[in-house]
Amino acid sequence: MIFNKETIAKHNEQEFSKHKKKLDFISADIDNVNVVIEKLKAFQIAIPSWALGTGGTRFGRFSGGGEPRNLEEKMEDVGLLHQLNQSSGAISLHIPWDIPKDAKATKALAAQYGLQFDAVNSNTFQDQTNQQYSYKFGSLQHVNKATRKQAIDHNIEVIKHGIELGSKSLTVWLADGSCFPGQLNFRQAFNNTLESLQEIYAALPDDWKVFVEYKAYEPNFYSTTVADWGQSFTYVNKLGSKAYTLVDLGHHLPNANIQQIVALLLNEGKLGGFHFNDSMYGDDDLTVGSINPYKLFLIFNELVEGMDAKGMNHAKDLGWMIDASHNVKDPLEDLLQSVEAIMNAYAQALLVDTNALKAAQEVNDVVLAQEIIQKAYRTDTKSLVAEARIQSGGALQPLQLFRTEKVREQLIKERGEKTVATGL
Ligand code: PSV
Ligand code: MN
Repeated sequence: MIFNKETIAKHNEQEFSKHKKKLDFISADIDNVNVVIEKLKAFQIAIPSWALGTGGTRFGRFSGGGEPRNLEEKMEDVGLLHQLNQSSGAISLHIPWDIPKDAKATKALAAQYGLQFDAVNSNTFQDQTNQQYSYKFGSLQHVNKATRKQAIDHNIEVIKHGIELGSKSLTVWLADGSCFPGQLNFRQAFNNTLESLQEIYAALPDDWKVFVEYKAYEPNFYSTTVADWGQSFTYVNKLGSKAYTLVDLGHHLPNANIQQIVALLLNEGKLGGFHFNDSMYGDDDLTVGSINPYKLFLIFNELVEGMDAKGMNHAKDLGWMIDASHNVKDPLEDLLQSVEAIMNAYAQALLVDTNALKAAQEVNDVVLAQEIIQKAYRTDTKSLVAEARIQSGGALQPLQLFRTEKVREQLIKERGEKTVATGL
């Protein structure tokens, strides 16, 4: 389902004067409001192809109606999100959950929705039917060379799919690790993984990047072979200049200072990409900003400061993606909320008075530093984000329009009540 432009325009007209009042109010306080709005317009967050259906846990999955039944319908859903918010102009595919049957046609359809292909993701954490060797005891780390080769070949296959679609990066997340003490020789697992990653790296086109994502635990509960940023950093340093660390917000031990991790990775030129979500306990994969929006802002503050220090382009030089799971919410509504939370955290970070903050830091004025940071965080940036959306052709209030136009009901009519999207 796609909105016609008039529907969006009519919706925007309805509350435009209210919006304008709020925008004028906040703009009066910002020196370079148009620069901020332009940055917001440029910022795009990729939607993963596996997040368009209802997620589940090992205890069950309660599918909603009208879920996309194939890649084409997933792209249609992302296209719809992008039409509403103008900030979701990319889709990230997980292979083999979503293998394009006809790459040319898939690319053409994406162009129709204004979508780019973000990073492609390999999957060596599940066994596929007809697969010769099992990944029960790992993939790139496996003690058996033939199993490692199978996993390497899969990654190279994923790169080939990505090339056909115009992707420019591969994300490797490994479930590899061990569940019990003594199960694994840590050094051997590390060296096998490094060697396997080196073979994958050798197959990367020159203008590609590989992102090595880390995760503290799950599905392995004693050790994970790429468990934290230090381990990922060691791999990517040894791999070379096209290899970067990917930070997934849910993949840390409790209370980890992710903002500091981000700052250091940027400093070392090794931060490549981001998976956004939120969590209360661990890798809960909740809606971005639903639990700890202040932390999200602090992370963005480091991202903006660190990228500016390196002369990086906020929109283009890192891979931005949502990696969440929607167990109880409508996936599309959830994704709209996540994108909105990201855009607001980014907008707030753009409002930090960097020079004043630097000056406060130089004289160890801790109180003033906090005042400066929190002044930006406590600014209601919603009208700035909405203005960027409207200027790009999106909706003033995407979630509200999604509901008043009864999008889910229409999708159920088109696709049926009992459809299950591939993914986790
Ligand atoms: C693993 O938990 C992860 O964060 C990786 O990015 C996977 O690709 C994704 O979730 C889906 O399983
Ligand atoms: Mn992830």
